[in-house]
Amino acid sequence: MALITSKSKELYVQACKYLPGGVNSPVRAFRSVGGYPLYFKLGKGSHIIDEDGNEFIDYCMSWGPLILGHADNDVVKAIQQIAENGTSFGAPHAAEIDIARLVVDSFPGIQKLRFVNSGTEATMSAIRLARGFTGNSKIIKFDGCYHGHADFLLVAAGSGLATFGMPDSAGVTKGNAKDTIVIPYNDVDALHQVLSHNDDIACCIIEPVCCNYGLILPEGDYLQKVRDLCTRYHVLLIFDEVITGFRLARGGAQERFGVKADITTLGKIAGGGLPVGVYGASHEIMSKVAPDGPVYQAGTLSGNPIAIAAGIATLQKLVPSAYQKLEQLGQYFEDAMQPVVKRFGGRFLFVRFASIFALYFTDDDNITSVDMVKECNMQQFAQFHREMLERGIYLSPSGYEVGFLSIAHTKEDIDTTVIAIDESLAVVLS
Ligand code: KE4
Repeated sequence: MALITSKSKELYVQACKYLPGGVNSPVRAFRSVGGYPLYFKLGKGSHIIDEDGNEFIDYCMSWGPLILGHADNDVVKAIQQIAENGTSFGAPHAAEIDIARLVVDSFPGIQKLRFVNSGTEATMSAIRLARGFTGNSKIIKFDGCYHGHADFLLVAAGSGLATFGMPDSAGVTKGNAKDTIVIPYNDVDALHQVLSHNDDIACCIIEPVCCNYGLILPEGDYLQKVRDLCTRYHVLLIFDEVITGFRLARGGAQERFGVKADITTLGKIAGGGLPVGVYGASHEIMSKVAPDGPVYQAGTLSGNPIAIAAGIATLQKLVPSAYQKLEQLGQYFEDAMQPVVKRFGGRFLFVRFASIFALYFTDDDNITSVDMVKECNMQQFAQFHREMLERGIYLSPSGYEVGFLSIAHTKEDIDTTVIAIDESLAVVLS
């Protein structure tokens, strides 16, 4: 039975008069899955309800921040209480110290940090800091890793391995791209070759677990090798933990894999669903940040009281039992998916790491590179996404994006979801 989405459609028509693609961020526009975006009016726990009253189990979870689920009571209360005393002062307030302490206590590589308003601001500032600290200009990023929309990060791999990147968006100039080198993820030799042939590199920035081009895990001790090479060639290692931070563990991928970055960027969960980005590092590196040092970075609403209150309320609930619950749920999902993968194996792949998962239409039995993701059938994913909507499951509207569990998801949610996946695959792969 087709979903009734007439109110969303009408809202979309209105939105398109004022907003490019009717949205405030491109991936929300449903362009890669077809149709038009659904407009949501209510979220609670693991469920969301759209303007036509359709209810869904949500796995997009606002692209990762909502590890406690939608409208967590403590987060909402914290926002309400702080808002009654004022929304912004443009001046310091005590809670900034409280949340800074929570972050420092979670990431041993962070001794000092700065709050900004998005993951993009965090990575942009981290790279400026790396350049200011080292005096070097070039940066290395990894194909398939996404770090927000700063010009010098919207760069595709150049023709040769060690050649400069090419602009990956209109409006990004060759001048902006020329200092960015893009190399393959999970390829230690490629990194070694670039580092040994360039002496003007400020940093490597990497998603320790690649979550923006499907879900690609570091192979073996890849992260340690990246760490060792950066140390050997005096290049700062930036772990972009905007997704993995506070998700894979309290201390993110650095805790999970035992590899310490020189600079860490955070976002999403750190703001509990409100706009927050963070970059942090050692005292020595952060001493370069204005007003202490020459690297300028600023923001009207940075460390905003409401966003900080939501972040504190979230981080205070991310205790060991919360991670145990997330892991149990993730394992339950993975176990429940085994019969489905067997039934459709060779044409469908389910990958899960901690509370993050990805669904691929592929004949591969393991995804280790961006090129393998590029081979996946995204038309089948689009049809699958629509079938899942019909069955009350909301997945991220792109085959390149991942899904997120929260501590609000239940085994009943998972059971319902696995049945929906099985039925949807029977349609798509029939
Ligand atoms: P924001 O500027 O969107 O807050 O963060 C940029 C960013 C930085 N680093 C990583 C690892 C990220 O995943 C992101 C943003 N993630 C995407 C979804 N995969 C945000 C969704 C969107 O662009 O609307």
